[in-house]
Amino acid sequence: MMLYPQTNQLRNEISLDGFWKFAKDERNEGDSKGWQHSIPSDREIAVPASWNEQYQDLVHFFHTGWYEKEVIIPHIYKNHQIIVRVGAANYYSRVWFNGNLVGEHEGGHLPFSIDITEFIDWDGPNKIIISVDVRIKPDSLPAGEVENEHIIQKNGFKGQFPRNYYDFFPYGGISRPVSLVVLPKTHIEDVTVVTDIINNSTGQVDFNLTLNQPFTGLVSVMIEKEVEEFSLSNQTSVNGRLTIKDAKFWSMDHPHLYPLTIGLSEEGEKIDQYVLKVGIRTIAIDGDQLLLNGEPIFLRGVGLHEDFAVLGKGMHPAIIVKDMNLLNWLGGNSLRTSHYPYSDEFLNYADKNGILVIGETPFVGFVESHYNSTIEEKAHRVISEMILRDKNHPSIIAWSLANEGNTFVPQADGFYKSLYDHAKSLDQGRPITIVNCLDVEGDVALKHFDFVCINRYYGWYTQPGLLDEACEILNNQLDLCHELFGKPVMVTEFGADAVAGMHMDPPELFSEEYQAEMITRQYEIIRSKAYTIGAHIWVLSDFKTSQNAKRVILNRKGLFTRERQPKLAAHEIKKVWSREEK
Ligand code: GCB
Repeated sequence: MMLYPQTNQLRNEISLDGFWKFAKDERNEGDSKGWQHSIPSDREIAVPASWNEQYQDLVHFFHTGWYEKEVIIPHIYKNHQIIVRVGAANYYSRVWFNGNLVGEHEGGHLPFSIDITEFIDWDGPNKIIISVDVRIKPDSLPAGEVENEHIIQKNGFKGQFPRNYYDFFPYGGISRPVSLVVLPKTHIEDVTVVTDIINNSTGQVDFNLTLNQPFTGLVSVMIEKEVEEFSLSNQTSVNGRLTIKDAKFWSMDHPHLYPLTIGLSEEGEKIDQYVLKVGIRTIAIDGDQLLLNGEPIFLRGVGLHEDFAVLGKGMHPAIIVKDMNLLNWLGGNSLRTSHYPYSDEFLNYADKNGILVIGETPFVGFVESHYNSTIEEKAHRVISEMILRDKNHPSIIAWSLANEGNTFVPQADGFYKSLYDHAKSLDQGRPITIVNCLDVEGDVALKHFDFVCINRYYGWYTQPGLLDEACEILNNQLDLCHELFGKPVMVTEFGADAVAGMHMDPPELFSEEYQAEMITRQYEIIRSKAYTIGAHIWVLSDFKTSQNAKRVILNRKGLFTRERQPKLAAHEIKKVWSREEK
């Protein structure tokens, strides 16, 4: 996984965002018709953004979309390595550069990068073509079934269109930025930092650097006045430690980021530089508590989605700012990237603004048929991609490896243990969880994880309209969780749909009053337990789902509408949260 691109004296990033030519390939005949050289297109589409809401005929287009753009690369980069980087494209992508198939990637929510240096035509425009296939299948992560009706009847959300196994719209296309990354021929390929707090005023940063090829020369690593230098002879990696006196630790109130500056020089000449923003903090589970920098914290916040009208799942900085601003306005301190890894830009913003994030894989709705070695291997690959991309974000304080899989069949035991072990082998510094639904009795997977997360809809899908009963069941379920596992418990989802503008007294389902009452009452119950470490409301804003008799176009469990305007519940929970410390 390459480092997040940056521009400095020795590196550059050329954005390819904007308008691309676009063609629909409904019968998957693009390859045989030579579209890898030139796509037949008379229209343009915006990148980054899902394709679905840009043209009416694309709303329910779930096949392959082809993108094309021409790019001229300045001669000054002739001595460099040039990489095409796609922030994310849903779901399976292939990339051609001047007619050559240069790479492919499966998975809709993580970046991929492809070296195209040897295919560049320095004298002419170069053609980059990307095909993105969004035919979701039972072995896609997350899974669906667009072609085989009976499978969805057995496993998925019954009777929903499109037929995915989860509750958000399977938007297609290039949803995050695309760029050409210009790197020195020898460059810093990866950096891993692990931070620690030695005492009240001393922080420690352990680092590991890897270079793209054997290097002979000087590597310097610096934070403020602390510098370490290494003289390398034909080597590709370096480990070291910096100790920072009078350190400012990263926290919710003071999310201090230190620039860790890494330089490579050869015979006195600087050949590469990368600056990684590092937050010095610790995160740990201790008994029934979650400790940030040694202090107990309670995760108060929301689940959400990358979702907005017209953009679909397209990354737009304004939506990131707005969503984080709303979380802050509510008095929340944390969120979960439900139900897939979010954009790099989102996490960079969280780092800078002291927001605590549970980073989630795209494994939502695993069913029994997923528990086999092929999916396990694929899931390991995705976990590796996610952790390698996100390992250095101080905002990420835990990993969630799955949401609401079927954890009640014997095969789930070994399957989830193997996911846990794999993630732990890549990151020993963060607690790891999965999210249970329905019940904890009979769950065979949760026991492998560091803390227990549950999604509960008492008072909505069960006990509808019966809030007293729902609250009692929630109360008992929480105690049961703790009794069964002896680990800290978090409620990662609870909530109710409310159609903005619907009012009922006394409160009834779908009214703003019912949602507000349910959320505030259930929050107080969760908060009252000594062993709970968090409560996340489902969900920050209304979002688009598949068509389903239970959904009024959108999932309406938002505290805010899809336009990000508050419902009654937002005002009520803000009052509750404002009484708590950050
Ligand atoms: C859940 C899922 C979430 C759904 C939510 C709902 O448990 O994790 O993806 O959107 O319930 O509203 O039903």
